[in-house]
Amino acid sequence: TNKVFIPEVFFTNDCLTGEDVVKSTRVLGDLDGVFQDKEAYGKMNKEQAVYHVSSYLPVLENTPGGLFMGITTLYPGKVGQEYFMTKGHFHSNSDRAEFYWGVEGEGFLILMDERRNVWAERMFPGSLHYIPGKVAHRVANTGYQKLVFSACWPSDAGHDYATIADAGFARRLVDVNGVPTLV
Ligand code: M6P
Ligand code: ZN
Repeated sequence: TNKVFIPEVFFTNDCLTGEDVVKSTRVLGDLDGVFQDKEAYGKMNKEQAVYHVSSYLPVLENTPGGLFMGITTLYPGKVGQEYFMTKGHFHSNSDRAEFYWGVEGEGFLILMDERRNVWAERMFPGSLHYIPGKVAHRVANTGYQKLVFSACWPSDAGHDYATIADAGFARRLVDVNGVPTLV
């Protein structure tokens, strides 16, 4: 049996070989324009890793009916008062849904619908989050250790980063006197 180790998960099914695992890293320099405090961002080391994603892609991107799975490791940190977070995205096929679940560490899943209503769900080991279609999603690490979460999404969902790059999320998760607060 193949045993493939991608961060915290052992795949023991013969169908799951390591060849389909794609690993990527986002450093601070990849997140230009994402954080509010430009001055704080400007002073930070752009080579610093913010998160790693290991994606298991058993079928080709855009295949209808398949599923993808990913494990994201998001480091603790802040840019000014804003917590380290993922870029966040809508799906290109906008009605596609997704599951996120917490594996390690503490944080929040930040969600925004098409009317730009924003809300957040606390993430912790074992937390489960259903992200409906047409809802943008990003994760912030509010703790002092790494935050690890898994995701499962349809293979024809795709990533729409442009909408977030243009208009951002309507609210941000910041540290207000030590308390994570949506502002
Ligand atoms: C999860 C999934 C992936 C996504 C990753 C990082 O693992 O939703 O599809 O790529 O998080 O999030 P983002 O792409 O927004 O940086
Ligand atoms: Zn998604």
